[in-house]
Amino acid sequence: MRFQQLLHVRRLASAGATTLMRRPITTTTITTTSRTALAATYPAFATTVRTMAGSGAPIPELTEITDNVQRGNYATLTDKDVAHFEQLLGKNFVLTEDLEGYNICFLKRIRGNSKLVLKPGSTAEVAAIMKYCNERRLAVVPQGGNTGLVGGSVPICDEIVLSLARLNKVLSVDEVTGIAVVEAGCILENFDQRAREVGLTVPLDLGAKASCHIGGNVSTNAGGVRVVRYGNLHGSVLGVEAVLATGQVLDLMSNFKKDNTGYHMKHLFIGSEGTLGVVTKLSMLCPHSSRAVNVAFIGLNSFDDVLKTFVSAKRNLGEILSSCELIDERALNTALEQFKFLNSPISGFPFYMLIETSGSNGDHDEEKINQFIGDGMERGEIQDGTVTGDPGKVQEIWKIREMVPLGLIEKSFCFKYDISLPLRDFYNIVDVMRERCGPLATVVCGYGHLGDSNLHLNVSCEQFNDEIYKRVEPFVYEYTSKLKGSISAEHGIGFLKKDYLHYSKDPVAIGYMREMKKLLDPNSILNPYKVLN
Ligand code: FAD
Ligand code: 2HG
Ligand code: ZN
Repeated sequence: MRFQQLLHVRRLASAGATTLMRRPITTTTITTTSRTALAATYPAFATTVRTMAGSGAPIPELTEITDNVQRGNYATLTDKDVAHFEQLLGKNFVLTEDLEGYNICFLKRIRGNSKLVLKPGSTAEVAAIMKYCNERRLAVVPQGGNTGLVGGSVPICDEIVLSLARLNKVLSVDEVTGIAVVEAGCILENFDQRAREVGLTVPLDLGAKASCHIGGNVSTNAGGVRVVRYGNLHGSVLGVEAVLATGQVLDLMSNFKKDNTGYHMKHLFIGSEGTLGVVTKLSMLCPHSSRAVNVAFIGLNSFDDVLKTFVSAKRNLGEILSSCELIDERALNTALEQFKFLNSPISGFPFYMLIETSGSNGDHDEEKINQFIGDGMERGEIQDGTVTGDPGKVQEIWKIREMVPLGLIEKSFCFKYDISLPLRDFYNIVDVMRERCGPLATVVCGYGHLGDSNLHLNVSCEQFNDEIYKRVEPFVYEYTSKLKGSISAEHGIGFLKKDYLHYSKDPVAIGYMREMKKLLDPNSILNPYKVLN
């Protein structure tokens, strides 16, 4: 009897869904073609290819010149140094030619002039490199997948690039505890695939997953699209191994969730962007991968409706809510214009939300999400949309969201901001900025991780120019600061935001950050010109 009742409810919910979802996404998926197209057009999406051509912007001038950077008091690389490294690593892993891909940031905004890239294959080699560089006073920039968006991963002057790419092994994945141990240079997507082999998943997902390294993710405390469900990396990373500037290896590895043995120094390396140490290994708590994933892509008429829908998602989807993303119409339309292979199930709304649920019981989750959408439509908050649990279609919808940041740099220069703002004031800045920039900007749009109060404000223009730059900065930081937001929700400070850190950080805290830097890196050789000015 009870079972029958449940069945009845489920059928009703599904029936409701079919009538309410006016334009279900078609089954002809873009997946095969778009994957190939993406890999060809964007090396970032081909797992094995380096992420050079991120942006359609031209190769920039050297940052040392454009930004009038005063080179630090470091030694200059000699042939003797190169010979030393060749002896240490082997000639194949000491690169002195074709270094453009290591010198230019993903956005083609920052360009350094490094003459040397080192590719160590073990923690011991990283330690030996750092010890030598510290003694010689040679500056070093650690580099992961070079997908960072704040100019932190490339040299500013002639720092040596220390690529972690060869430290790419997943060392263990424990199905029972959910704890994985992985080397820093492992590509996020590869790590996730390995975790999935035993029914787990990496609690971090972002558009650059096919190129970014887990060590880069930890060093930036990357956010992404699952923070609303799993929290950030300060919670998921259980331990790290880091090589300090002096070459000392700091073993902070832990295989336990609970460990209250004094100061938790691992946190210093989560989000410190390579300025305090080189992360070589880490352990991470991986949740079980969900058996049922449903994605809704919905259109809304106002930001007020977006907020109401978010509250309803939290309230009614509760424990199965795994993503809550916002895309405004300009952001979506730019991606659709640039990438014809994208297939949006709906159009014509000022706002779109991508809401994902993940759980262990498909029927239960489907019923919940259908009910949530149906109720939202009845209240007039949700206008149209589609909901799907088909893995191919789920991917297709996610691809739309993942291509948004790339659409904005495909043929333009783009100022990118990732700010935390109170939800009530979340979107206003987009309209304010559009007004400020006027015709100087080609697109001013907002999208991002609504579920974490993290807005991506993007301002595209034909090419970088001072006039628009001055309209945008420091205004965006002043505005954020007035609302007590954060000038960097997830991308970090790097080179591009170091002069603005004070907008979000108390001066006393900045003072202690400087002290910590001096303590761990007395000669300031690790990632100079970044984070602290
Ligand atoms: P890199 O770019 O190589 O380096 C980033 C910083 O970390 C640098 O300061 C570098 O010196 C340091 N670093 C790298 N590896 C190490 C190491 N082993 N030890 C010490 N320091 C190290 N970011 C988000 O937070 N959320 C998103 O949703 C998101 N989406 C993105 C989508 C796209 C299409 C792109 C291009 C970028 C996106 N990013 C996002 C930004 C970027 O992918 C992340 O910051 C990512 O964590 C960087 O990883 P990486 O391996 O590429 O690091
Ligand atoms: C995202 O969420 C990334 O897509 C990139 O953090 C945001 O490019 C951006 O502004
Ligand atoms: Zn983001």
